[in-house]
Amino acid sequence: MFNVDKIRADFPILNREVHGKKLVYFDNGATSQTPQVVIDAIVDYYSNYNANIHRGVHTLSQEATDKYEEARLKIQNHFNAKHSYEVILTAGTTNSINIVASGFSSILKEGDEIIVSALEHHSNIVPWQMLCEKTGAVLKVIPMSEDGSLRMDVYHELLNSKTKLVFCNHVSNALGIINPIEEIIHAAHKFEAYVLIDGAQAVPHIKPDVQELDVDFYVASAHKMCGPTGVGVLYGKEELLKMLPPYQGGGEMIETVTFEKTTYAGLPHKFEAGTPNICGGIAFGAAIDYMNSIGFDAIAKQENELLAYGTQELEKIEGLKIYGTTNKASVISFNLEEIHPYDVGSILDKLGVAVRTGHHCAQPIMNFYSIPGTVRASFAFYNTKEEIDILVAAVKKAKMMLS
Ligand code: 7TS
Repeated sequence: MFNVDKIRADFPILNREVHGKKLVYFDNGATSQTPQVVIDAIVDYYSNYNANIHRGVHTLSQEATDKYEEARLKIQNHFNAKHSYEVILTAGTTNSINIVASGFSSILKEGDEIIVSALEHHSNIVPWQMLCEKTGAVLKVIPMSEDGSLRMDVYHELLNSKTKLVFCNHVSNALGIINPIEEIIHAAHKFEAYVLIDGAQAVPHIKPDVQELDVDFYVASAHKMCGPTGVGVLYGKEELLKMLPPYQGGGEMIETVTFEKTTYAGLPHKFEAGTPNICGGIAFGAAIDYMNSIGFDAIAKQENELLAYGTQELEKIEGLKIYGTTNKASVISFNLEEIHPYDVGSILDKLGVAVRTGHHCAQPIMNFYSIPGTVRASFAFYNTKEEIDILVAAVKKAKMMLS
């Protein structure tokens, strides 16, 4: 049985106050909060078996290696990857995308085409632009509609034999739209193009099955799903990870080194040069266990209720406009008529409500709507309807003060 009070007790930070008010944390899209079990995993690592991995014969190093590789298996199971070596532990979504983009710089040729969606976070735009500059490939964009959905009719027209790569987020961070990634992947494969799905905003809400999706690359960050910052995942199909060159050279990613020639280690080590975020990886595993102990059906149910209630209550405020109005995860991006989102966010903060304001690293979306940014309230399973009431009252107060 889902018991939100019991779940909230798992998160020490939810007890704190901000400006003398009880914290209402609605900035989960930026980063989620951390349950005690994940904090404990971090403390346990540094208190009991802090050591470098894959290299020591001593007990601590062996224990740390075992726990780190155990975490990789948890991630493999969670995403249903076929092999554990298809799971590359990275510094996060941005790092994962750059590993793939950099790898394709020696593969793409002038005139090849890359398709991205209009709903991307800058981290799923800029690396591909850099790739185009290096290779002479051409970037095409799937446009968006007023309701925030992608123009799939245009996507199908953009695909052709020159298309080599397609990039799209699973859930848009700025609007919360859930994109039709099954259709995107299936259509791209008909043209033998590879697809990378940015799952940064999907993983707190959805358990993706990479084999069922038949996706070529799937990337995400631990900190969006109750894990720590600075660690994430790059899932790639075995043959593609084998095809891509390493991203960084260094220790751990080699098989043999001489001054004449170096041979690279096999997967996943080829992409994991240097000492990784050992503690972060282990805590990522703990976060996955925690999310699964609650269950993604229960998470979706709670978040959908919050989304429906929040939308209904915010829409009652005259002059409030919501951006992104179809097929959404629990994100409400909005503006009050004529009022800058930053001003609304600052007043909400004074009232204890944490939201993100601005362009959310998705400037093309803001340009589409001709706005400087939005106020974004992003809900997690540990949020409540009572907190939404506090948000709504705070928005009304901000409107009164700023109009
Ligand atoms: N892709 C999407 C869809 C994101 O939402 C983010 C972070 C990233 C990539 C980058 O993830 P990172 O862990 O490498 O930084 N999004 C946000 C956000 O919406 N507010 O703050 C960070």
